[in-house]
Amino acid sequence: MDDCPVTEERVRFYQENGYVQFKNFFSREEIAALGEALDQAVANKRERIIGQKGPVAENYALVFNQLVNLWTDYPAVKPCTFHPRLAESVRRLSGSRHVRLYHDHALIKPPGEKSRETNWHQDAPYWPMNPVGALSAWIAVDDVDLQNGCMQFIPGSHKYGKLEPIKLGVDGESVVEKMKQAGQPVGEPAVMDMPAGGVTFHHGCLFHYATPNRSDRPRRAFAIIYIPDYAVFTGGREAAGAGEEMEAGKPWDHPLHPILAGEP
Ligand SMILES: O=C(O)CCC(=O)C(=O)O
Repeated sequence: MDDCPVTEERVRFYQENGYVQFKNFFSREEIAALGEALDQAVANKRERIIGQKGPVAENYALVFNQLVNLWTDYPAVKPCTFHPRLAESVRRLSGSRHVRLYHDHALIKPPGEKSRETNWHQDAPYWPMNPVGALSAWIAVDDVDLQNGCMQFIPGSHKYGKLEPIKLGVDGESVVEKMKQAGQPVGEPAVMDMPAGGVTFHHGCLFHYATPNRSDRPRRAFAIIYIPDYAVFTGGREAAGAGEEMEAGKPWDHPLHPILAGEP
């Protein structure tokens, strides 16, 4: 694919740092269409927002409104979830023959005083797959900066591998603090501010974080998680909902997890 921005140099950067950023990936038109789709999805599908019940759940909803698997019943996001250039970028970064969709999700940080941080965490501990290597594309649907909760990454932290999960939405829970308390060195964060239409790709083991949305602007993001061909399903909870129909130890071969780039 000629227009894929992931060069060998970018792949080397990703391997070393666990992330890579493209400040201008999508056109204005593409991102405006995605923004409209997200607004409609949130308006129509409030009941599907994760974290609507219980005290911790309420806190979680203040971290962000999360809507998982939007593509399955909201076709307006499909051009983005199935975007060939995005999927090919991931395939190159993950060094994979092909990449499958794990799931997409809208991550909308509500503005205002009650907004909470996204705790420092890794993603891989929540994903039922092995070995590690899966990654996310995080798409800025609004301009994002430190005021409205852009992502922050600790470069190179993916090299720690998969650690214990931490509890999102719970004060003081932080993989960075845990590592520091264990005497492990943790570097300074890289701040991923970018205009709407920018994309970051981050490895499932990378330590990442976002401040609360302290602005009066929205912070709408759409993220897509991809599975490389070498990762098998390990059984148990499966956020996209196909777990019951798949076998532990086998590839993610299921219609909810289509191949988005590369050879079968
Ligand atoms: O959008 C956020 O604040 C966090 C997103 C995140 O943790 C992720 O995409 O892995």
